[in-house]
Amino acid sequence: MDERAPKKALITGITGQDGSYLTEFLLSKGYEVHGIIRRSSNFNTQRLDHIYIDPHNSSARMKLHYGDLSDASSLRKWMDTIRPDEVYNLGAQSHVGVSFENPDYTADVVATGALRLLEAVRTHIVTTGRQIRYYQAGSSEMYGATPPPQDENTMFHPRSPYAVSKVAAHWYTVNYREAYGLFACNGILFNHESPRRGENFVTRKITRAVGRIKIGLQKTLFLGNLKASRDWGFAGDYVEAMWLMLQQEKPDDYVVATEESHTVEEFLEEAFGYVGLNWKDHVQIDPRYFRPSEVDNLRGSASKAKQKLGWKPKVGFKELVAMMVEADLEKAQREKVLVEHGYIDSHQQP
Ligand code: NDP
Ligand code: GDR
Repeated sequence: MDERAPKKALITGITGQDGSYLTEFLLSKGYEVHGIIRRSSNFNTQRLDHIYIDPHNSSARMKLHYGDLSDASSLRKWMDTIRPDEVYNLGAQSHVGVSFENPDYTADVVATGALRLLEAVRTHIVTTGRQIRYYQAGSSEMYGATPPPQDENTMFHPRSPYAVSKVAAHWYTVNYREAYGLFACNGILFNHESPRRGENFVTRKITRAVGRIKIGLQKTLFLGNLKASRDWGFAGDYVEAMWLMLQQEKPDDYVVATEESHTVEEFLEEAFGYVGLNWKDHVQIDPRYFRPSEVDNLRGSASKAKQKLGWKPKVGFKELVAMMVEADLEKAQREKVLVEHGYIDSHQQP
């Protein structure tokens, strides 16, 4: 490789929450960033709009390509065309609840998709003699029913089709490392949130509702299990850990977590309290949101990442909730203008 040429990263899931933060992070490190996006009947690149530069402009360092984790030929083609130095596999049907509704699809994209991508990396290395480092987006959901604290040696006991698929992807990654000597790492990331979090994950669903209720666009928020406890961090902090894993001498697996856990109810308390509201006046339980098998309690132990990667979270629980509520209050204010002028319907609720 030309020493002066920028490093190239290939990201699946670039249009998602983590993909957008990772892209910003890698661009700030001087990388050229290539993202696989899937074809959709509507544009789905909103999280990247603020960093998008038309590719006809020679200063564009983020490039998007159509592909899909369910399409091995597209993965192999882009691997050979882009010739990346690092591959980050963030693409997934990432909603645990939805994975019970769409189990085959979830397995195809999350488990077999990771295998397809690893195979594209492996065959590219064999045919070109180049090196590629691979990151697999693993999840604390893999621990499922195993009680906290959870670290790299804790047994997996997945509780959803999503989590079972992530366990398969985890072991495919370990297997490619052991069988073919691939520089492949599993990041076992606990929940991480942000103002860019998808609106049907519980934290964002709550902060969206807080903004809308505060401003009079909504009265009620329907939720499922409020007793579940999660180790919630900030997505912007977590993408740095992904990159750090690929900069080490040897490939390995790491837990990334804040080491602090809160229930959904505590999140409600903090988010509604932040704007002077009582969540009990607005929340109703809808059994539709209960899962056939639930994960009760996740709290990670991130000592290995702290010691070996020198990583630690910068944003704590209260700051995270405040950041998300502030952003969603602003969004609700913009929404209100559109409602008042008849451009959108205020009854639509995420
Ligand atoms: P998001 O749901 O925000 O993003 C998922 C991304 O995957 C989107 O870009 C989506 O594209 C893409 N995608 C979906 N299906 C396919 C497919 N068939 N082929 C290619 N790409 C596809 O997830 P996050 O950013 O929150 O998470 C990133 C990764 O980390 C995921 O693998 C998730 O499972 C994992 N993870 C997330 C955690 C979290 O707390 N956020 C914790 C632990 C792991 P589109 O925009 O078109 O839908
Ligand atoms: P999770 O996140 O399943 O941990 O997966 P989610 O925010 O969906 O659920 C967290 C907890 O909240 C409970 N809950 C609800 N969840 C949703 N989505 N909607 C509700 O109305 C609701 N009411 C209560 C859930 O039952 C659960 O216990 C996330 C995803 O990002 C995964 O991709 C990732 O791997 C894990 O985090 C770590």
